[in-house]
Amino acid sequence: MKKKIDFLDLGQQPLANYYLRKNQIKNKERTYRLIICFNDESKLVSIKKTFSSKMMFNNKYPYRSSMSKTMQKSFKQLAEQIKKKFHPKKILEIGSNDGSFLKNFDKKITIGIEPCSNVEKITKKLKFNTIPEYWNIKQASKILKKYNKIDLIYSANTISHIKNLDDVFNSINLVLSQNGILIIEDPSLLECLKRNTYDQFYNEHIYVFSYIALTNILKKYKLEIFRIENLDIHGGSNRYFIKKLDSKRKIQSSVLKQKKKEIKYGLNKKSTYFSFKQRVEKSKEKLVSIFKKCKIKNKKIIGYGATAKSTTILNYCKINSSTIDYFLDTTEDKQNKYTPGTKIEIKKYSGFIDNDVDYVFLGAWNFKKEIFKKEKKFIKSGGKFIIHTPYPKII
Ligand code: JHZ
Repeated sequence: MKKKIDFLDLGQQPLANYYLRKNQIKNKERTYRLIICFNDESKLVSIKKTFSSKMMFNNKYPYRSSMSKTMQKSFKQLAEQIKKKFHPKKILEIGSNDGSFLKNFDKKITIGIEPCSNVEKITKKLKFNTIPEYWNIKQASKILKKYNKIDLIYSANTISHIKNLDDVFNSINLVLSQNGILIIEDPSLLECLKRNTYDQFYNEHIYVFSYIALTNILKKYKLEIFRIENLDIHGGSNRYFIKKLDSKRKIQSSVLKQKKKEIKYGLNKKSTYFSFKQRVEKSKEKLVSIFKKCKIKNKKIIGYGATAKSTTILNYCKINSSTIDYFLDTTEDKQNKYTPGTKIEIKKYSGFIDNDVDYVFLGAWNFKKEIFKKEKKFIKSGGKFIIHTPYPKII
């Protein structure tokens, strides 16, 4: 019997974070077929076609985790928890991006590793110790030699981006001390299915983990989850606290709770994924019809937050610059560029939404609360948002 089952086809897609310069928009873009599969044995959900890390994470990477207050607050809160509960002597962050997590700690106890050197430089400028490299066994050996064992390793939205999980966890095992803690944070498969956020799938998200699948993977490396926190971050993420199998930490009740929730929802059964596929197809139909209705009425639509996620939505639903006039984004590296595949201009956000805008498609829907707070004036003057989760609607 076939172990890996394709269950969702999101069509031809470009690389999600590959924003185009004006002189590139006429060129043919590299695209791939975004197909999502379920492994009936390990229960792992992954994308079928993958790209090398070098192609995706290099010195032109545009994403900055510091661009949202929500993320900064979440990192700060976790840092407080770590200081209070675990008192680590050394912290290693895998995928430290622009330092938004590390900057909550004393520089003397932190090490960051980040392959996107343009982003890594930002952390280095803050005088934090960072290594502009990919996480692998070679780097882990170097770190071990230089710093000895590490008692706390953290990684947010990175492990799900690395194809070779063998290398990831063997490298972690090499440097993690006997009683050390590994904390990883990634989008939750359960929330993705519940909220119909099919845009969690794109080339960088090689895996969207469930507790069930992650537990199956970790067994091989003699690692186990002892605590889980459900976060609202990025549309529903899980923060897994992981220990070595023979360390004495107790398994907390949140672990069994998560397992029960996932089994109840059917994350271990392939039929669940085929129902999701049907909901995704309906979601596309509905979103396209909302846009059509607005356009028939001659309304002006713009996008807010040119996210990697929105690359999937726009290309899957074939929404381009004939529907969305432009996107606003606070990230300098995305401004004055064009969205991958759909070639919609990205403009600098200068503090407000223009008066002539009727509808705003929320690409950064995961920061809805933060954005609605910021855009009170637009909302008060009758401006509306278009959002695709859990069902496409105008709010
Ligand atoms: P945001 C990236 O995904 C890529 P994206 C990556 N693969 C991943 O896993 C997640 O991050 C963690 C802008 N914005 O965080 C900033 C505003 O303009 O949802 C960003 O460009 N105004 C590593 O790209 C984008 O929206 C605002 O007020 O899907 C948000 O991107 C806010 C709050 C954001 O991640």
